Amino acid sequence: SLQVLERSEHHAVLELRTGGFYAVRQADGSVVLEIPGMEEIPDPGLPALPVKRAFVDAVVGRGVRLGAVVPRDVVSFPDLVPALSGRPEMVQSGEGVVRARVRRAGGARSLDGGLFPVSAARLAGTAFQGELKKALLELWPLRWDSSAKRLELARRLVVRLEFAGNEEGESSRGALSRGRRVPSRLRLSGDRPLADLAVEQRGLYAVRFEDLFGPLHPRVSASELRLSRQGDAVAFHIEPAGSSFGRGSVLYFFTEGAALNPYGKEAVYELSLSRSGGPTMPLVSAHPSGDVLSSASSLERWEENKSFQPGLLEAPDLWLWDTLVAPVRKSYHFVVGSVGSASEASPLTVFLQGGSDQDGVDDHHVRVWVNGTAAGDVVWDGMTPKAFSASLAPGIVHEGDNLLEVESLGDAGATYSLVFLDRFELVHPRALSAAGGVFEASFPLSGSAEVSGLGLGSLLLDLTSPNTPQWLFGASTTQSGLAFRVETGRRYLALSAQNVLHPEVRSPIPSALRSRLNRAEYLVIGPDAFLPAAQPLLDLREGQGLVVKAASLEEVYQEFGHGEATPQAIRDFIAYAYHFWRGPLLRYVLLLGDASYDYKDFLHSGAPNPLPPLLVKTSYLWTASDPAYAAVNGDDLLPDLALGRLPASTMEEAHALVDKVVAFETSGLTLTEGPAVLVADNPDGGGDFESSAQRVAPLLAASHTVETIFLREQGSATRPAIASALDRGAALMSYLGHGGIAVWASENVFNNQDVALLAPQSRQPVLLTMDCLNGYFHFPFLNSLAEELLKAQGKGSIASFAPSGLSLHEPADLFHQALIREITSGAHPRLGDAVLAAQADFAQTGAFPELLSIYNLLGDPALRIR
Ligand SMILES: [Ca+2]
Ligand SMILES: [Ca+2]
Ligand SMILES: [Ca+2]
Ligand SMILES: [Ca+2]
Repeated sequence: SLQVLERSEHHAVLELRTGGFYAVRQADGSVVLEIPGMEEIPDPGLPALPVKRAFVDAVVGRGVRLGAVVPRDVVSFPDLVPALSGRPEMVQSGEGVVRARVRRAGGARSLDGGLFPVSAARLAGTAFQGELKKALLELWPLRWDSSAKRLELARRLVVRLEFAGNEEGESSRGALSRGRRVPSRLRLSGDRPLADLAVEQRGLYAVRFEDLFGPLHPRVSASELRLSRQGDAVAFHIEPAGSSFGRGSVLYFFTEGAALNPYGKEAVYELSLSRSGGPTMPLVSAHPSGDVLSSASSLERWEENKSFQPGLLEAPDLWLWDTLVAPVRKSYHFVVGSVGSASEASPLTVFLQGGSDQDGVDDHHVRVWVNGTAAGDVVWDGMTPKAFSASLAPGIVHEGDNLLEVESLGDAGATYSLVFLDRFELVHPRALSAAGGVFEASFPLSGSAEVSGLGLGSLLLDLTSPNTPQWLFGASTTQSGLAFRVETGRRYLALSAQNVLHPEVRSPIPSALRSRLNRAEYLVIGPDAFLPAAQPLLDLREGQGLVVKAASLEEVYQEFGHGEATPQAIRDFIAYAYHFWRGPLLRYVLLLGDASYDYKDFLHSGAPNPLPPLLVKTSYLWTASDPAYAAVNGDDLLPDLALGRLPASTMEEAHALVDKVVAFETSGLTLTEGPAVLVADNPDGGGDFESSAQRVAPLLAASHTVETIFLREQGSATRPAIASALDRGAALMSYLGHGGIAVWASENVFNNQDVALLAPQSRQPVLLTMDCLNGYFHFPFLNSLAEELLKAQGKGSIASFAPSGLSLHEPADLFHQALIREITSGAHPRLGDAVLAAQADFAQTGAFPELLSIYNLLGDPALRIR
């Protein structure tokens, strides 16, 4: 047990007492060590030792430092060698159910000698939860002495924390540990926006003065203009006079296009009036001189994004082109134009990604072919990215259609190899002619380039530095095109005037979202089109005495997303309202809109993404985290306000979801009456779900009749028993067990197709699903089970609390107990208050904090529960 022995504004002394531990011997003689209430932090190849995590109240405005760490009453165990730690892994079992496990590593990493870890305590950082500042401490009562080959247990571990030094950016609120920290990402700009310039294609863009201003608008000095994307300055150039922008002027900028934006099909540039101004393109002379060059080369890229692989934690891109299960050979056609003749080789790079890993062996062996000629081989290990590079001999790549083949041989050592193709790129010799009016190339030598196919008024840029292109002048017009000076290794873009692109010019909509005179305790955020559907709910909440406000996402994106529809904009807006709006404090945030991980609609699924997900990296996969939207105080992931989502994918769904909540409350329903139903999967290595259900039953029994539905007892009667419990109308329902996106238990005892068959209910319960993935609400192909129950009209659930990621039973059990305790305590009038309190209670247990990020409230956080 962990106790605070001493505490002042300058320090705290804590003591962890550990009576003993469990050691389970493995086949290789090592032991897996377990201490109740402690967890392993996976780190493959290092000794696996239980860790006690603790959130300790810290002091606002002061730094936190770890002082003395003193192990006492130390006992040695010479014959126990700890098993090696491994990697968290997601395993798919039947019916789409996933399970979490740690796969033990085969090979040990070398240790320095002496005790591991060197210090029995570590300070893992500080965080705000609500307005409480906390330090996260990790304590190792058991350590491994690799020199003496023995395990040491400190029965008492005494740790001192010092609160000293100034911590910038934190402001105190009354008590030592209470305060605020504005997230560092909330930068404010004093620039005055003139226009948003939206682009899709890669290329050189032009905006005329007349596109932005009326005929009477005075000239603007170039030194007052700033062009930026997502807040970062982008160099521009004005013609004909570089220094001022007036009637007849054109402003040019270069962009990689929508590829820059992972969240949408366009990139948006902001042009603003700024006192400090922004960078302009350097002007460089390209007057032709030197030997006339005959060869050039072009870089071309091919990429298709056909499958989303959120489980690839080390992948630079989760969107991949193709899947190769060895042995297999697959082909990809690609077209190359304007191929020149040259004696140089063509560098080819194929970006691959490992998707499987077997221990102790290399997993992947891939051979690449171009037009039937082998380009080479690559062997690598594990679920890591690999760039295969080769030089193709002259003549292999030709004008027109070419063929890339990727062969995964499956002979690297692993019995199973899964490889993904991400993309490939090729540098090929390029003829000095502008096909279709555009020429982009670099040159093996410096000298004079004469490029044909470029008309009068053609433009020339040096793109070597992507954020600051150079504007080249002094090129001379030849009979067939343009002649200009080039330097070896630099990249040039020459294009005819008619190939210059034009952005969509948008005037900023007037917005008051940044006004500090705004107030809201209850804030609804959704697409403009959905907000009218929220009105009955806003009226209801206002009638209950809350200060309410609705904000449209379109406005949020403009004010906080630099014009782009990014999840970060939504998070920043909520943080801004929390920190800077006038009181009372923002407490409840309702997101109105469903989500999809397919932000750019790569899959053409037709699934809308009205309120995009904020993806976080967990131990097992990248997944949506609504609590991350609520993490507004501090630079941490701990949620600070009560946030929920009504995942409407259409207007009809928005109305139905809102009406369900309004109907529930206006008919006087709360959670104080009606039975509580506990559904448990059969006990297995994943957890003893029945015992967990039995542990919370007494908490519920004071206020509810408690019904249990155990799969082990009911077998095939489980499904009708669940349906009947819902049909009869429950106040609370929990499911404890294994799960998938749309299903409970590998035996499939309930799934989202069962929802339609439910009878209309007199009341709908709050549903707690303590399993895996039931709240994977950003899946574009179907509703997760928690959503399906919430979306059902007149039945299902009134709110669902469910994970979008992988849950582990022991910490989930603690979270569940905290939720039941807080919901039934009578202390919280609204569901979100109970969830916030349960999140704080759960954090205090020190168990797997990741669960705070993945358990999402699908429902109105201001739902009256008593
Ligand atoms: Ca990709
Ligand atoms: Ca391997
Ligand atoms: Ca926080
Ligand atoms: Ca959904």
